Amino acid sequence: MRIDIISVIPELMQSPFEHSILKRAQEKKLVEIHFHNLRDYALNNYGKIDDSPFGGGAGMVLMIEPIDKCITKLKTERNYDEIIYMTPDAPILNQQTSNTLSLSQNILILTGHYKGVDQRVRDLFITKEISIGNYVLSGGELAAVVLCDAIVRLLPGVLGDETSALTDSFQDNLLAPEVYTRPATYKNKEVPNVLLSGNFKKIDAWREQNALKRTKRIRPNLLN
Ligand code: 6GU
Repeated sequence: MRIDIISVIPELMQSPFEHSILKRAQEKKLVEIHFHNLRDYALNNYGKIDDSPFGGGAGMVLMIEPIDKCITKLKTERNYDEIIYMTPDAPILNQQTSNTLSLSQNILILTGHYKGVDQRVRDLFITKEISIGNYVLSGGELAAVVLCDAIVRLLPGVLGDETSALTDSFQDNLLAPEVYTRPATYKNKEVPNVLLSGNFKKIDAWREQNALKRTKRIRPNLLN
């Protein structure tokens, strides 16, 4: 898989890709991440990429020309399965969307900043819009990192233990069960006995029950 990310501040996204699972996925050549600075496609030498909104109002709007130049160039180089715009006014990311996107060859992600992008960018180039939740971030960059992490960890070979992504929370619309490790007793707090029993049938049954109980308590809407 190849992921291209267009941003005004690509620096905001670098470090998460330089550690742990996202780093290992790139080293194993399972994913390539390419950042593109929108300012490199600016209209003039001052690097102009935004302007005030027609009709007035606060904030700046990302202009269509630099974004057009950047997206058009990238589209001549390869076909994209999706061209995604990260924005709070969009459907919210879930595991199902991540699963589907993880089957892509090439994904292009545009991250907004300031008051967003000229609507015509969304009308002309964007094939999918994604929010990561009902709150507002300063820009789409952190949301893009969240999306990439959610997708890349699903690529075959990225996680050491192949079953590990399958037992994540949400893969079966349930939260994951509680987990414990040594010591078995800590300041009078005991690990559930069944987990120490060595009876894997019982352990599986307990985990299923525990997942269901936690989902009912914490996220009952997942059960509908
Ligand atoms: Cl994708 N962008 C911004 N700026 N804020 C958000 C978001 C995205 N998702 C939730 N809040």
